[in-house]
Amino acid sequence: MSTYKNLLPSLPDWGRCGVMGVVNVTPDSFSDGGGWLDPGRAVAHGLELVVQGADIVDVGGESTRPGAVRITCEEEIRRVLPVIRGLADGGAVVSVDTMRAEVAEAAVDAGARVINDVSGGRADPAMVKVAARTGVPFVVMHWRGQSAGMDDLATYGDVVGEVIGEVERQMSVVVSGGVDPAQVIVDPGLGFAKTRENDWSLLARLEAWASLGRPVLVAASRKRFLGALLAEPDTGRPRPARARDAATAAVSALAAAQGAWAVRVHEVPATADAVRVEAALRETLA
Ligand code: PMM
Repeated sequence: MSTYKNLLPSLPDWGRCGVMGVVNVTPDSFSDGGGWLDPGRAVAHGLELVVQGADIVDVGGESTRPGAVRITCEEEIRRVLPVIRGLADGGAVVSVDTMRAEVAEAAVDAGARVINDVSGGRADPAMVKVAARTGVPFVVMHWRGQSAGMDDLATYGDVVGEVIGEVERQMSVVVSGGVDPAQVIVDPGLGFAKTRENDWSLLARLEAWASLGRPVLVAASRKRFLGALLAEPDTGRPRPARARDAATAAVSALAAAQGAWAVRVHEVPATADAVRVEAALRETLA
């Protein structure tokens, strides 16, 4: 996985690890919730992320934070569609972060060019058909169940082998449902049914994902394992989410060095620099 190769011809070839900037149009995401519920502000923020160096802007309307309760489909569509339309009209490459087929289909109609389904097609039985019909790149993330109960599902023997194996099986499911294997992006799903030790093990062995032969998306940004790493020494209190961006950028460089196709982050400038540092080193060695 250490040689960069563009495997998704419908997207621009960045020639390095890409940067996916996040716009959560939610009141309650743990990392940036509440800031971008107004569509105008959300579009302006997404376009600012592009100026800062985001190659893709990922728009989500439903929080997947641990314990999150689901919203209705109508509410999700109401939140994300105007933002996706505004960003696509503004020239951004947009992905939609959704587990619902209806939202994904409407989003692609509105200009989204990637479907980022954290359940990899498992939460909504109609999703695979939408991914197949639209033909856009489709993220198959490792997922064991909805956020409300996912922490109880973090039981593994060999976490790296099991997570890759489960994603490989889900890839077969989506391909049997009509998705072209060339559409698939894989993702270890850091923090989803994972302990912090699981997250570190997965990050340490990203190169093992080369066996799947598909681009790997890594989303470590502001997650709990970074909060725990940077906890206050005296109290053990986790570092607040918005103070985890320097650590996130460090992870971005290390993921890029292991061949990640893209990293998904809330704060773009530091990661945009980090992936360029990694690319310069890679080119120097080539
Ligand atoms: N994590 C979150 C949301 N969307 N998408 C992908 N592909 N991979 C992830 O790990 C992922 C995701 C949760 O983080 P957020 O609520 O801070 O955006």
